[in-house]
Amino acid sequence: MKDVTDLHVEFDGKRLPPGQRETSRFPVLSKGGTPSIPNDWTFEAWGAVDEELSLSFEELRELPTQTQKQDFHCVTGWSRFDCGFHGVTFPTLADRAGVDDDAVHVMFHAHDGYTTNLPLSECAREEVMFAWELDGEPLPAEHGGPLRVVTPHKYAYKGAKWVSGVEFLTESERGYWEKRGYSNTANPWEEERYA
Ligand SMILES: Nc1nc2c(c(=O)[nH]1)N[C@H]1C(S)=C(S)[C@@H](COP(=O)(O)O)O[C@H]1N2
Ligand SMILES: [Mo]
Repeated sequence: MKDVTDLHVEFDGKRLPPGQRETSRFPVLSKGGTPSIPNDWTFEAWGAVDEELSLSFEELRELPTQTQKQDFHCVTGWSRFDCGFHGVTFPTLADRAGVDDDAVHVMFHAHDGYTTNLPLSECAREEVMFAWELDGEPLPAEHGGPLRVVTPHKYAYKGAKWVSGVEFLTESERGYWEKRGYSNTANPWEEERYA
């Protein structure tokens, strides 16, 4: 298991970001309910890529995987330390699709209609993962199972639960909460909560 709980050092911050409190629970935060996802769902990658991908869950799980110990910071003020996430890293997935030179931004799409965006440079890092296990168990549906994104360098709204695909963009666009007043940048160590 790769331990990336020292990520805060890169951001010149303490392990617990300012204004956060640690919880051992794992609260659930969703804009609506937990969506039901068809059994034959596929994960899609499209936009500014060489090869649009459409992968079954089985095919996705055949890509090289990683298990990481990560901290999780919710913009509403709680942090959960030492989450064990298992899945495919963003760079592995992006390599597989072959990202075009003019791609600069990414939009994650989810089965509940949720979207969230990040600059490509800020998701082209191993800590950004498409995860299907939490602490050795299948990711619970309310936490985004079967598949979610995790972004330990950002507040957790940058990590789409029930992720259905990733769109590579040649310009920046805003996702669901980013259009509704949450910070576009979402750095927990700078308390970039609301815009
Ligand atoms: N698809 C989807 N992903 C989502 C959300 C959502 O409503 N839908 N909520 C976001 C928010 S605001 C947070 S804080 C985290 C919460 O993750 P958790 O419910 O596993 O704690 O998921 C993020 N990802
Ligand atoms: Mo959130």
